[in-house]
Amino acid sequence: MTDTTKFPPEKNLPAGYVPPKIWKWADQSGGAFSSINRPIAGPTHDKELPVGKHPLQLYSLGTPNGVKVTIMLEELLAAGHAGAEYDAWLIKIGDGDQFGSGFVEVNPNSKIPAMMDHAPTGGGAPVRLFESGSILVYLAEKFGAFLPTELRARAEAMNWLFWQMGSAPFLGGGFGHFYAYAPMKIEYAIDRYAMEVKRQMDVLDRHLADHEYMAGADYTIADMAIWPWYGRLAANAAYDDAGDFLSVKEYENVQRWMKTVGDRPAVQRGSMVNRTFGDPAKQLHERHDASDFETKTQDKISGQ
Ligand SMILES: N[C@@H](CCC(=O)N[C@@H](CS)C(=O)NCC(=O)O)C(=O)O
Repeated sequence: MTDTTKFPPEKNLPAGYVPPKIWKWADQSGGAFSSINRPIAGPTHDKELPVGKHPLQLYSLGTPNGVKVTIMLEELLAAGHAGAEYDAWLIKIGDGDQFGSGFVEVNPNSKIPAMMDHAPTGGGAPVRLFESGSILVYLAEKFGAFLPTELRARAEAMNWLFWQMGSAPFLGGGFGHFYAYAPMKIEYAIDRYAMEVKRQMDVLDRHLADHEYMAGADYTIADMAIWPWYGRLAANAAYDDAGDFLSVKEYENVQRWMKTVGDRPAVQRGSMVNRTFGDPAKQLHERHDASDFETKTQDKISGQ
């Protein structure tokens, strides 16, 4: 029970609010994405997922978590791993596609990215994959790429991969939500998460001062996981002008790394897949073939 002496209701937001004894689901109102938020799991409707011609079937959207996987797939293809050819299907989370029965069978957590491997190593039944970090490790192990095998280097790549998985929710769900998406600006919440995100940027900056990439001399899945979140922020391409708000140019080593990784052709291609916002020439809603980058971007499709 809330101690109203310690927390006088008139100081709460909205003024007078006192948390009830038992929370109930009502219209929490407002904020971007409020219409898709629910306190329960499971499907809301029957819908099978499409399956294309390649062994790897990706069901995703071009958000930072989705882009981690499309960068990895494009990197694998660029490195000559032909078995990494994939179909990328669009899951429109704003329309609730993540609650379709087929999607929930692949990811019971109803979040993109999710993937099926129809040709797993050693054969047998298809393998379902969810959680972007798990997908990156699975692909790295399947193709023996972008994850060092030497004990110390591998441990370091895993350290930073898991650092990202644990830290980004403070950037997205915390800072991004309260800075850009919440229906009101709450100073306390913005200050709390701005502080944490700046601390995280400083963690990266200090590490990158004497490491070329996150796990050392080699570019790994740790970079692929961190770049779509912290690289975008460093480039002032996240949450409107959040980069300016957080003075991201101060983090010079992150700036250097952000540009090096961002210049990779596979990173540029991966960033286009399942992307539904921004420059139409950089949006490839679905990807089924390498040639789609030349012929099926939104500027070309809309012009047809
Ligand atoms: N930890 C998960 C997070 C995935 C996630 O939060 N996905 C968001 C988009 S970036 C989503 O699908 N949201 C839909 C929803 O919450 O209903 C991962 O890394 O895969």
